This record gives sequence, structure tokens and C-alpha cells, in this order.
Amino acid sequence: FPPFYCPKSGIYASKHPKKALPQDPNLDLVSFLFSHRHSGDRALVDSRTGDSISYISLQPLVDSFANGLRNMGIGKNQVVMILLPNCILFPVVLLGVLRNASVVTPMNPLNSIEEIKKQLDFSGSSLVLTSIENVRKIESLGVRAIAIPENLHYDPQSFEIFYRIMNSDPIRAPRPAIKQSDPAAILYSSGTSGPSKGVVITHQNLISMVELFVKFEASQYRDDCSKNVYLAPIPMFHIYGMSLFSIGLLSLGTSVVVMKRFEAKEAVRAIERYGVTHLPTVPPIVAALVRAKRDFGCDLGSLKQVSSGAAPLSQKLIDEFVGAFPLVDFIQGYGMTESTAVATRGFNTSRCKKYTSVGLLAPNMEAKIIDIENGASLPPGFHGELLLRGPAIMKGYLNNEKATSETIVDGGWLRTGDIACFDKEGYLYILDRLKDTIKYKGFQIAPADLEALLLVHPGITDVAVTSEENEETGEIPVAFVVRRSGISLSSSEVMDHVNKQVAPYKKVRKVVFVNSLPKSPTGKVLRRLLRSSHGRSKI
Ligand code: 4UU
Repeated sequence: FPPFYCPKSGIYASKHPKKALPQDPNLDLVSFLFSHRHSGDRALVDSRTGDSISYISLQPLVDSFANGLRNMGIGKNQVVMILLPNCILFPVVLLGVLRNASVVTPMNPLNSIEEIKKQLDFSGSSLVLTSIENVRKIESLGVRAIAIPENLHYDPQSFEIFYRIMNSDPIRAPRPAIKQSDPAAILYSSGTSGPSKGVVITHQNLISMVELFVKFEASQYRDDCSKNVYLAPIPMFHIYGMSLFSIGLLSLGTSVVVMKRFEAKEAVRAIERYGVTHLPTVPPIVAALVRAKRDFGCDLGSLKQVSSGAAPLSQKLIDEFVGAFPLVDFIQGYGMTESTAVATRGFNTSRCKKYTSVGLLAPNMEAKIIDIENGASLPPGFHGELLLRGPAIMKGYLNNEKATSETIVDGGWLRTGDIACFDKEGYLYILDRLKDTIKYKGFQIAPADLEALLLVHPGITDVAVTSEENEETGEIPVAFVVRRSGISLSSSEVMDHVNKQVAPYKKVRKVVFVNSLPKSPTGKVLRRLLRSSHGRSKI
């Protein structure tokens, strides 16, 4: 067996040397981030307008926001929702909330009002930071909301509370003490089954993420990483975008060029205008870059590294990308909300380029591959469910001990719900998904959330939502519906019913009427059977 695999324990260790993590129990993420001093003019840049925030002004802005929150009476462990698209002030308000020892819950601003209300109630949020258009809508739910401008050139009258916060009196109350073990963020994920749940991430998880993912990867390149320019098209309300663009990269002194949303022409313009060197993406963006090259011949010569994660990438697309951009170092990364984005990252050398692999385990991370039938630990070359253990694994699901104990099992192992295998050199391959989660352009959709909305329809007696492969988006949700007898119900009626209640990316895009659903003896819907009858499932 190769040295990174122990056949006795069944544990795969990282091939990278172990990294020492900060041990001080009283360290918080923001103090840790700002212990690295950087001087660049452009910590964060708005891709469209060029507005920017320098490293020198970043910490005072974060401190002002934290002080202002405290003066408003927002205290330790109170939950603050961020309901914003990407903008250069997103990291400022996020770090401000954490600096104040409050807990942040970021959410997709495209979510429906019902979804927002659910997450507000569930997380017990007492304040929402949102765009000016959303303030009234949030206040109608009985929660305080503050309009956050897109950049620092704003009209103080339109953004009165934000203005007051940023210019508020010097701190009245002292800054609350924060421990590494304190909660920092709650993000939503469906985990291996059931409805969406709140993933509780601590300051320690985020500090580990910075050390093991962002700083570690930067240390693998010999050049001065503060000169790197990253394009940020991935939303900061998702773990992947939050970890990199709102937190991790700010520890390196790089420039982060923020895109409100991805658009291929604008991305090409931004890459050329700002000399972007690094571009973290999801598969649909990789496809868009290939099309951009073909359609308008962009050269994107400044790009050094493009990484892809959050969803599977086809061999065909990899070949097209590597063919179109032969000088770019292309890697895949793999992670989860529950592992604070840390798990594996691609690792190319001049002799070894494994583009279809998601790479090597991050330092200090351990894994197991277990047989899905009998739970036995499996050696390299065999596929089974991937389990992860390490300092970035979440504290647990919010107020849900049952789901927590089903997901983090004996000895602190996180069940990923992914089917994977290691090769003999320690590179990991994700082969399939055991869990129900659907991935639409890298965004999670919990089938159980859609089923709950469908089941209350009077014409539906039973329903199961599963995924179908889709060239453009990776997957789309498909509803298998059992109609109440004697009722006429069309596909479009089913879709209208659910789609007006959910964010656009969660829309049911296809309905299949069936007489009954395949179920196990215990009554659990056999989604994999439905899925394979519909052409997905690689194993
Ligand atoms: C096949 O998607 C994420 C986190 C993504 C990420 C990607 C690259 C983080 C760091 C990085 O370097 O989180 P969630 O919680 O939204 O979804 C997690 C699930 C995984 O369990 C797996 O099913 O998303 C899927 N997934 C991938 N699948 C994540 N990355 C990949 C991948 N290939 N590269």
C-alpha cells in the first residue's frame, strides 16, 4: 500500500506536510486575518466601475462597521443575515459582523420571500444587511434591515443608517471577547438527506480554512502572491465564494476583482483590464470561457490558474478548456459547506497533470472510503462513500442533534454523501453522489424542500424530486408526481405552483407523471432508481 494509506485503520492521510494551526483559544478570525499586514491599493475592486478598497482602509472600515453594530445594540452571538449579491462591501460587512462577535448567515438575494422568512426564523436573525431595493420587503417581515451600498461612493441620505454606522461615535461598549470555538457563520445545506439545515461554522473552522486551503495553496507557487489578481464571479453567500473572496484571499494581500454576477463578456473585459491571474469557477463558467475563446477569440494571456469546483466537470469540457488555454494551470477543487470548503485541491506538476481528479487532501485532512453495502474501509482503486476528518469540519447542524449525529459519525468523521475513490498516488476522484442533493450550476437544491412545497398541492398525492443531467447547468430538478385520481393536473400547473415560491435556480424544470413511486420496505423513496430510469448514475 502507498504510505499515505494505512490498511489497518483504513485512513488516508494528506500527502502534504502537516501545518501548525494557531493554538491560542482566544483568537478570532478577524484578528487572525489582520495580523497579516498588507499595503496594496486594491484589496477589493468592483469589476464594472473600478471602485476599490485598499488594504490600509480595510481594517478601519471593518472596525467601524463592528462598532456601529454594537452601538445599535447588536451583540455577541446575535445572528445577522447578509442578503446581498457580490459587491466590494460584502467582505467589509461580513468581517464587521464577525469582529463584533455576532454570527453571520449569508443568503442568496434571489431567494423568495418565503425562503428568506424561513431562514430568518430558523436562524433567529435580528438584523438583515441587504440592497436598498429589499429593505421594505424585509421590514414587512418584522425584522430590522439596513441598506448596504454597492461601493463607498454613496448618497448618505439614501443610505442613512449605513452612513451613521460607518461614522458612529467611538465605541461605547468594549469589543466582546471571542474564542476560536465560538460560532461565526451559519450556511444552509441539505447534507446527506432531508431538508436544508443550518451548518454552524466556528472561528476555528474559518482560521483552518485560511491556513489549509488559501494560504497553503498560495505557498505552493514561488512568486509573490500579493501580486496575484483574482476574479470573483462566485457568490460570496456560498461557502466557496465566501471562503475565498470574503475571507481567505484577504490574508494574502491579493487583489480581488468582484463581479456582481458572472457574464462572459464582462469577465473577459475584467480579466484584460485588471490583468487577472487567478480565476476560481464552477463548471458552467469553464464552459462559458471555452465559448468566449471560440466566439470572440479572447486571449486572456494574464491568466495563470483556473480552478473549478462545486459540481462535476465532464472529460469533454476539460479537454476543450485545456485545448483552448494550454498555458493556464487548470485544477479542480472539492469541498463542502460542512467542511468549510476545505477538502482537496488539484496539484499539477510538470510530470503529473490529473485534470479529472479533484486533487490531493489538504494538509491536516484525513479521509476514508467506505463500502456502501457493508461499511468496510477500502484501499486505493476502490470506490465507496468518502468520509472526511479535520479541523475545518463544521461544529454541527443548528438545533438538530439528530442530523448532526447522523452526519458526523464515530470518531468525528463527516459523511460527505459522495462516491469517490483515491488512486495509488493519492489523487481523489468524485464518481457519483449518494445523497439526494441536486446541483444546479454548483448551487445546492434539497429535493425535500421542493417536495414539501409540492405535497401541499391538492392535486398531488405523492411526489419525489430528483435530478437529470443537463449540458448547460450540470443538473436540473425533475419532479415525479402521482396525481390524485380523477383530477386533471398538467406539468405547467405543477411547475407554476412550486416555482413561484422558490429562487429561480431551484425551479422544477420538468415533471413526470407516474402511477406510483419506487419505495424501500421502510417507505423511503428510492431516488436512485428514479434517477437511473432517467439516465443519471455513473456507477
Ligand atoms: C464534483 O460546493 C461546495 C463547495 C465547493 C468547493 C469547491 C472547490 C469548495 C472549495 C473548492 O476548492 O459546497 P456545497 O456544500 O454547496 O456542495 C458540496 C457538494 C459535494 O458534496 C459534492 O457533491 O458539491 C459537490 N462537489 C463536487 N462534485 C463539490 N465540489 C465538487 C467537484 N466535483 N469538484
